[in-house]
Amino acid sequence: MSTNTLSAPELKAYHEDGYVVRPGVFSHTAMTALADAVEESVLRARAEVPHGHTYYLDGKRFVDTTSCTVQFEHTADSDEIRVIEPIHHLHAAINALVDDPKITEPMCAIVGQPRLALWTAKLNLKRAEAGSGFGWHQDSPYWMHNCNHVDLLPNVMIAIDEQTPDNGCFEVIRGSHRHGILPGTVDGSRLGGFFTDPKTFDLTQRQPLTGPAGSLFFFSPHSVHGSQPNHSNRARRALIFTYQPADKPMLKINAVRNVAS
Ligand SMILES: O=C(O)CCC(=O)C(=O)O
Repeated sequence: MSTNTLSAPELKAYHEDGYVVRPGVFSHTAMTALADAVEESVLRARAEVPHGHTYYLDGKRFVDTTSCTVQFEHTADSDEIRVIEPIHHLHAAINALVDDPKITEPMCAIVGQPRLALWTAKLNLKRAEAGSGFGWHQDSPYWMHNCNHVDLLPNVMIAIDEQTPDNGCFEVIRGSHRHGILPGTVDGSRLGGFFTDPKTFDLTQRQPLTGPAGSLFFFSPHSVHGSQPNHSNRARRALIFTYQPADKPMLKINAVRNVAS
């Protein structure tokens, strides 16, 4: 019998609320080592940036390198990296974490499959006093054009640092996943359509998900979610891995990354 899989009440909560939290799954020591791996991977991505293709969407700087997309913080001319996707290939420790049973066994329960593949893996950095927030959105509208099993793409956020309201912890709208893909905003911008129309979800159901470093936050691809800027003097770094049934190719990569079983 697996020790990591979700209990029946946890699985029920995931299906009813669109998320479930497991606090402190990984030790503080493990997260300190992971933070070092993350910072090495940031240096590797940064080294690729000068050779990449730079473009701007609504004034926000993105660079497609040969191996990932790097998104920069939004303030003018910022050189601070905000997001790297995909990230797992940039460090062996992050790649190994994709296969960790503490993550994959709960994911198998959520996907309802014995074997999984990775869909995508990203690093959201939220540096101290510099990390910007994420507007309310669902992930499914980003992915629906690249995939015909968008309902089977659950996410897990791995808290590298403690997650608190003042450092911009992840927030979710409880129950919002039940309505499938919701309409986006219409404001004439390039990215506006990816933010969820605020008339279509209930802001009173907003849940900040807090927890110590090493916590796991599982959430549905249809859950409306976002977060506030990091106003604290502490980093709020997190990895987000998204899984799918086995033998299917990754997002925008013509390769399958099956999970070791
Ligand atoms: O890192 C966060 O707080 C939110 C991340 C998010 O919404 C996303 O990456 O889709």
